[in-house]
Amino acid sequence: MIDDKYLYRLEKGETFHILDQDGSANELDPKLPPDVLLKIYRMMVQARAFDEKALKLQRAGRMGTYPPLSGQEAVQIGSAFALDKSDWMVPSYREAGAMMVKGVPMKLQYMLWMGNDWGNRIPDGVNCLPVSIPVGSQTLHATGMAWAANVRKEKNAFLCYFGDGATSRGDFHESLNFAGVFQVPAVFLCSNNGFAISTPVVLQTHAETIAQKAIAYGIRGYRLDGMDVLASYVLAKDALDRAKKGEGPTLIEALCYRFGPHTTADNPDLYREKEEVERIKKEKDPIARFRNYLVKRKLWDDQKEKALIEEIDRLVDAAAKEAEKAPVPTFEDLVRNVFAETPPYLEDELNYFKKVSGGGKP
Ligand SMILES: Cc1ncc(C[n+]2csc(CCOP(=O)(O)OP(=O)(O)O)c2C)c(N)n1
Repeated sequence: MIDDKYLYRLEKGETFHILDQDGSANELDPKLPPDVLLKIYRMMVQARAFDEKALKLQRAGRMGTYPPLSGQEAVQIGSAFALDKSDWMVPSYREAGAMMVKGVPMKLQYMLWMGNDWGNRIPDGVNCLPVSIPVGSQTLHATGMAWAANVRKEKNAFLCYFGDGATSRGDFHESLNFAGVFQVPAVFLCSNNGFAISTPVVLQTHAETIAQKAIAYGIRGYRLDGMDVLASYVLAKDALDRAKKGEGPTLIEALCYRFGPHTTADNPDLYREKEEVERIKKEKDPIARFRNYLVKRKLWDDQKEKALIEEIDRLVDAAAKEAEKAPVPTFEDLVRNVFAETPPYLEDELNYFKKVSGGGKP
């Protein structure tokens, strides 16, 4: 467990951090074994390559609207590495990086954004909910599932991701309130990237921080440097461990920055300065920060970097090609995929559709 002296500093507006941009680590360095550190780095690089490829596919008309994650790799990958296999991930739509750590293949994630609903069918044994598009709705699912786990005396935790905009939704407040009341084993991780599409966070809340909202619900709340992968891992792990020990939920506000547009349908130049984006990319890139740490620890060099990028580019290209070739659901699949047992009214609608469409082809 992290000593409280490092955590209860909200009133000073401090953020929990471990790594500086030059790669030096403070006394909270978890000193993870080299193989784990290299896996974390690999997933950060893979998340960005996945993202860059998705943007190209969308611009080439081979993918629908896509929400890029570049800039948010540290908070996603660090926190996802803190989950045990039996823990659950409850993502928003921007968590492709976290989801690949949890075991959702890149091919499926590309399929989803290509409009193939089979992409949202999470493989058996991977404890991850499908992507949730209605902003903030997934916080309710996390509280409900975590409450159910308590009732069933299961010892797993739930990690729920959402953005700063989601904290303006009633869903968020209801979720946190009952998470507190029932002391459920959930961690609510707000990736505060400063904007909900074009709306800046100062128009979402008059509170100084999002983390302090935890106080109103009687739960722990921390601010995290979300550009720092080690801090993201350590803080998420601490919160998940406490959840599993029966110490209830935590709200984490991770300060981060998205380098790209909100989605491919957005033009961020209309609401933020290009110079700011370029400066933050240069000064705070989470991948460069972690690479500097690995280099300092003599675990990384240019040759390894080149080989990794080449390998990952191949994997990403293959995933995109496979996604394009993947079978798409029929109309009947879409209806049957909603409930474990299709209710009679949907059965009727399906039969009617088959009759008027001559066999059920969409
Ligand atoms: C209930 C609902 N309202 C509006 C939208 C349209 N919408 C999609 S993303 C978004 C902004 C969300 O911002 P934030 O929660 O900060 O997350 P971010 O996209 O920055 O990761 C909005 C308004 C939606 N998907 N769902």
